[in-house]
Amino acid sequence: MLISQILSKKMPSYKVTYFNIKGLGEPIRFILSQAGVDFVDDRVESADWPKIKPTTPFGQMPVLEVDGKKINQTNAICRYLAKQYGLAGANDWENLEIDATVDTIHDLRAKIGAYYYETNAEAKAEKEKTAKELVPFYVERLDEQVKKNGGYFVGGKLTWADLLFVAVLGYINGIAKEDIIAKAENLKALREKVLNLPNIKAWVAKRPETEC
Ligand SMILES: N[C@@H](CCC(=O)N[C@@H](CS)C(=O)NCC(=O)O)C(=O)O
Repeated sequence: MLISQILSKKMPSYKVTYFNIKGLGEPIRFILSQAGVDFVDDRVESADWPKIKPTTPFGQMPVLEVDGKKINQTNAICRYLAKQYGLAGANDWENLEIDATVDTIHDLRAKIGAYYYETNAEAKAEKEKTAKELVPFYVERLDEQVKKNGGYFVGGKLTWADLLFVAVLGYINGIAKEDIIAKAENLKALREKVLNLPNIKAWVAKRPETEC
C-alpha cells in the first residue's frame, strides 16, 4: 500500500451500546481503550431498553457499530477488535487457547450470575451454594494458567483474554459482593498489570461509576 493510501485510510468510527453497567460491554470498552481508539460509549437506561431492543440485531446487547454497521455477540466482537489492534494470539494454537480461556471465564461468570439473577429464594440459595463451591475450582486453575504463562493467560504477553478477564471481573465482583480472586496471587498481579496500562488506567478513571 502507498504511504498516501495508508495515511488516507480512515479510522473506523465505533459505537458500543450496552446497559449502564460493566457486564458484557466492558470487555469491548477495554479493548477499544487499550487500542487507543475513540468510541461512543452509548449507555441504555433500563426504561429505554424495550424501545431499543427491536433495533438491535438479535434483541440483546452489547452491540458494536462500526461505521454504522451493527453487530452483536461479545466474544465475536472482542476477537475481531483484538485482531485489528494486535491483541490476538501469535498463531492458531494461541488463538484457540485465548478462546478456551474466555469461554471458561464466561462459565465462571454464568455460575455467579445464575444465583444473582434467580428470583425464587429457595432456588437462589441452592444456586449460590453450587457457585460458591465452584468458584475456587475455577479461580485456582486460572491462577495456575497465568503462573505458567509468564504472568498472562496466553503466550507470555498481553492478549484480549487478559483484558476481558479484568473487565468481566469488575462485574463478577460487583454481583458476588466480594473479590473472588482475593487469594489468587497470579491473577491479582495480572489485574494490577492490566489496570496500570496507561490507556486502561485512563479509561477506568473516566468511565461512569457502576456497581457491576
Ligand atoms: N451471547 C450474548 C449474550 C448477550 C446478553 O445476554 N445480553 C443481555 C445483557 S448481558 C441482554 O441484552 N439482555 C436484555 C434482553 O435480553 O432483553 C453476548 O455475549 O453478547
